[in-house]
Amino acid sequence: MSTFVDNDQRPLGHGRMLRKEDRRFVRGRGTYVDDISLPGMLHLAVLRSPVAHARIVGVDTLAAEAHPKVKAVVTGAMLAERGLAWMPTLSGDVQAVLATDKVRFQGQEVAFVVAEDRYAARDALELIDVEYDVLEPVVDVRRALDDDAPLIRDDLEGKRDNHCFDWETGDPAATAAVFDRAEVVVRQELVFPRVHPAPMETCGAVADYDRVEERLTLWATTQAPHAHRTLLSMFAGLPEHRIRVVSPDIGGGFGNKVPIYPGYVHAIVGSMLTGRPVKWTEDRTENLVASGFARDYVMQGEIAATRDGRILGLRSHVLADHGAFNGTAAPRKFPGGFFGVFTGSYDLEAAYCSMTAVHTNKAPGGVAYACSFRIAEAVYLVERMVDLLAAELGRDPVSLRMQNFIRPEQFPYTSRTGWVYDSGDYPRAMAEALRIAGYDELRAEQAERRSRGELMGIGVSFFTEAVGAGPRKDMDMLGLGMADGCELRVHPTGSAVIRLAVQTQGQGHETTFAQLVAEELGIRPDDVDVVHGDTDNTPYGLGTYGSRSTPVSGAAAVLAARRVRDKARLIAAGMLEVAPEDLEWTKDDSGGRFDVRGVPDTGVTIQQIAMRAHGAGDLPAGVEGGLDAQISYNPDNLTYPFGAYICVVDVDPGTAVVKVRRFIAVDDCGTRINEMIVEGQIHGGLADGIGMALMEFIGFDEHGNCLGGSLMDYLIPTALEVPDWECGTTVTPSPHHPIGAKGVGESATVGSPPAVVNAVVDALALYGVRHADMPLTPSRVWEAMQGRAAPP
Ligand code: MCN
Ligand code: CUM
Repeated sequence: MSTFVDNDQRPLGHGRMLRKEDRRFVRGRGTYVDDISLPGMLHLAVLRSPVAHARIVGVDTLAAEAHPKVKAVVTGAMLAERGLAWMPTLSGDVQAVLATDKVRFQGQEVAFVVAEDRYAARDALELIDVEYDVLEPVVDVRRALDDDAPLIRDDLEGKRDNHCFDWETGDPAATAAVFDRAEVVVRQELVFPRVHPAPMETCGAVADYDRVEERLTLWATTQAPHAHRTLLSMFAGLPEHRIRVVSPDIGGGFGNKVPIYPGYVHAIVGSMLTGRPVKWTEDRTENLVASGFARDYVMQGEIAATRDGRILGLRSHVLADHGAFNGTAAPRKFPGGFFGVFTGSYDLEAAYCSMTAVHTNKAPGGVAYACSFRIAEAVYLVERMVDLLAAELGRDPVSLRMQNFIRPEQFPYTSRTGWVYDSGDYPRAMAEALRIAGYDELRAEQAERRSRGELMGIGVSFFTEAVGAGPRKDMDMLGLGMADGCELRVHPTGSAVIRLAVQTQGQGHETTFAQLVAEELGIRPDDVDVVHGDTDNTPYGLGTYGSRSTPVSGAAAVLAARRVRDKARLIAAGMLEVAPEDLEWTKDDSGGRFDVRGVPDTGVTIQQIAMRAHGAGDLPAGVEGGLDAQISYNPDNLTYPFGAYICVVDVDPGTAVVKVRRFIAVDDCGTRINEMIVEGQIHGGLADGIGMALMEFIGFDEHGNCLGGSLMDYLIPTALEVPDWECGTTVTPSPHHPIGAKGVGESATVGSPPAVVNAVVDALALYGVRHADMPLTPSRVWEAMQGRAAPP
């Protein structure tokens, strides 16, 4: 269907190309978990706690069991008898599959019903009678460690308080020393509120347990099918080779689909109990109230500098709200995720961060919503602190950043907290953003508008991310090393199939991974099929999050294709009766081929080689038949994409409504496989950033009721709230990635919130406003304009 392929540029590999997967999506032919329907399938509904903290006195299920369409009603007590009431989380905590002793957040799973249809299952929930002895909840993270705070995790032996973990990074003594001699120190508390990834498709699963073969097939909305298979095997005691996890089309993940949710386990238990397939699908409120949240950091920021603007040090203490169970997905060595890159894009002398994580009566989760493992929080901290310093010094925020950037010749650069930034050219990206924005003219316009009392703001942010976890020696989840497998097979006629450990949720892997192989082998991307999201049919790997697919699996795909090409060279040498080193690989619009060096157009095409590899006739000595390759790629380092963002806002002085007038985004993710997909990733992330900065908020009242439980309450930006993005590009390849690509999937979400907040604060400078916390809703902006503190 070449009509869908915009083949104007480099049709054989990298370059702008429409997405192959959209052929089915635009025709409504995608297959999402909720589209799976199996013969005899039953439906599962979950009874959730209406209160945030309570002891369970009793659960009466008799009336529900008597419902004519109900096949099973399961409580925590029943699971406890089988040792299944608690499951491990990705960060080594445990989480209740169904509550036994207490409920610890509103929306927690208390019981489930399996019935003949979804309506009956829902109806039967209302027939279950749960008696709760309501306890005082811990809602305010700042109160969680008070002596008189109620204890949430009394399930954990010896637990006396709501402390979850401590973590620190950097050099406290060296940092104290630079703060002592600094001429200027600026301090500010910054809150990155709890938000939610809110994917269009909620979470769900279909479990099919075959009692005869003792095999489980689980279709699930998972970003990490292999990791989930291993954990399910370890937890449920099923042999791993009898578990197949399938992640079909996924309608957005954004980190929300990394954890293993109790609902997946409910579906499995339901299928084992009934002997029939069981489907579980969350509704919108269940997704918003009970599945993985994001952020929820209260950060004390301190920045030290000389009076002429040289940044000397950065210090931070973070109070991290991890909710009732620590369900964060982050490599084991990094309980605070990659917050350690909080020194950002600046060459400073010392830095130190300490973190205290606590439990509260809120839903578990933690690392989600395009955050690059907490780099969203880190970038927000440093980019707000640099702007606060600029305001204190009376400096332009751009020139202060330019003065302190890590310089291009300093790469590879080891940060003060030990991260090795692979490559970068920050001044170039910033200069490009200034050029697109017309920065000087914008400042002139702002001065002119200010003289008329108009509130125009210009916000700048510059981010550096660390994406692409491993390497496996430093990074693992529950002992599973973060490397990715990849398997490439070239068929006799020269088309190919590549099998990946990562899984797309909308990022376009079916296109970009085909392009990677096509570029290396000189075949058309349409001739490469991408298979993923099925543990029976793909090699092992840890899945898609932390923008790791391109840095890790993308590298694996390229290296597998190069292995195939190396083998093709040997076979071509046999076909042409020359030595392999006398062959030259060439690629043009008609495809890839090996020619005898210096004798163009005499050689054999990749298709001819593929046929010989599988066909009759002798192959050179020592060369096996077939044209396949398999690899497990362990990256040398993370990749460090970066970017310069400029946001222009107008604030209505009468209503305090913020309007984003312009947004300029210059992103550098190294070599781009597909410009169009990269732009799409950036556009989506920028909208996320505007959402978080201006409207998205999962709040709680004093009883622990979640106030963000529907899309009427949890506002996400629409086309009306976002401007036409003005994107620019610089390309600084990663030195250790085989094509120089860096990840990009979270860049804009990470980089844009501080640009928006910096713009709003800049607009409010006339009112003497120094800082206001997200989300900058009209009421918060109005409060700030009144010179009063924002409401909690
Ligand atoms: N790409 C490219 N050139 C590069 C880098 C990336 O062409 N130099 C392409 C990739 O090949 C891929 C896409 O851009 O098709 C994103 O690649 P990458 O940065 O490797 O990120 P992942 O594929 O690992 O995606 C994960 C990332 C994360 S962690 C979140 S959260 C998020 C994001 O992607 N969730 C998304 N973007 C999303 N986009 C959609 N539509 N849906 C989600 O759930
Ligand atoms: Cu932090 S959300 Mo993404 O890494 O799946």
